[in-house]
Amino acid sequence: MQIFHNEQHHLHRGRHEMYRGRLVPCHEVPDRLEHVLAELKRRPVGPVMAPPEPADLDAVLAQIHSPRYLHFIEHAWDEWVALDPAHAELDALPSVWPGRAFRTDVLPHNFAARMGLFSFDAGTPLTAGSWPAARGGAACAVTAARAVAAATRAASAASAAAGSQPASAFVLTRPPGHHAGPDFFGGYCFLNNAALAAQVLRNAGLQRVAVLDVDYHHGNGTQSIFYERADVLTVSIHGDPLTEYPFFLGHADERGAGEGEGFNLNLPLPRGTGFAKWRAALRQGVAEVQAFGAQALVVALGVDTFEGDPISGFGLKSADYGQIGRDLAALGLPTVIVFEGGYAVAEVGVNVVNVLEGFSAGG
Ligand code: Q9C
Ligand code: ZN
Repeated sequence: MQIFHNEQHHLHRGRHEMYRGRLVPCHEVPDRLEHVLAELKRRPVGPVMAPPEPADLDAVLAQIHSPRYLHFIEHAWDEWVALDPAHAELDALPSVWPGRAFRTDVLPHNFAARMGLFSFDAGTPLTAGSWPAARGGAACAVTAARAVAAATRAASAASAAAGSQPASAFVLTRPPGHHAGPDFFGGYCFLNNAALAAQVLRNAGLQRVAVLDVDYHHGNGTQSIFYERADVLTVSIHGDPLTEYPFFLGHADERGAGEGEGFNLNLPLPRGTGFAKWRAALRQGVAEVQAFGAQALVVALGVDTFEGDPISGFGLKSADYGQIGRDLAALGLPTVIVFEGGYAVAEVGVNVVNVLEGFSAGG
């Protein structure tokens, strides 16, 4: 398995997120990724590479995100500091949003208004390095998907030696991506890396691509991006939105719309769910991917399902992650695994590498 490491990740370093009336230290910290890198040094599962940015990155970004959103995110930090030089020492957080019955078609001139227009929570600080870090991650996702597609083409041209494993790659990046939608950030996410990988696999000629999201939180951004498309199946296993973030999407009755009808599956589980019930949901998700006839798989890999996660509510143990890797490998598909959440910082590396090792051994 090739590993694509976003070396710009550390440029995104949020100070605070809004929580219960206070600004509290961010959970989504650079150390999360450093723990994965350190564990990959102890237990290498493949070469770690830091790819250059693809020349056509902007064109791929424009396939997933709207032009006015991309323009805003790229320039937001400079606008924020231009408002007041003192802002250079502060993160930008939204504080006003267009609720129901407000207009979203008119682009406000006011900066705070645009922060709200393009976001859905006050937990995702925009900092000096958010754009370069998110862009570096998108570059890794695009490059990883292209590497998997190229290796898949080469293998099918050579009519793949029996027993050889399908191509796979891991995108080691932060900030995460699965909450970012066509034109909004939130849930610590700015650019949807998993959606970009899926789109690149489609661009490379793989006809049906599945995104399987195993982060604790519903992958609302990915669902919204592909909700009306039949060529990308989205499946998410997550804490029931009745009680768990992001609250306003992720219910079982959301099955897609228009041409995408039947191509979204949500598997919400109650807070407190342990591995046996969680794995039963994974089996259901895997069966859906098989029934869809996926030619490639993108896994949105959050390890905030861990029992020790400070902001989540499932009970998975470190050893369970190896089994998840083996269950995913059993699909036998070309696969791009993308790093998402996981906030028990010291255990994130072990849990992620357990998945990658299980995946490499399984199948
Ligand atoms: N103070 C991902 O896992 N709010 N995002 C939690 C805790 C946001 C999680 C509140 C959670 C977002 C990628
Ligand atoms: Zn999460």
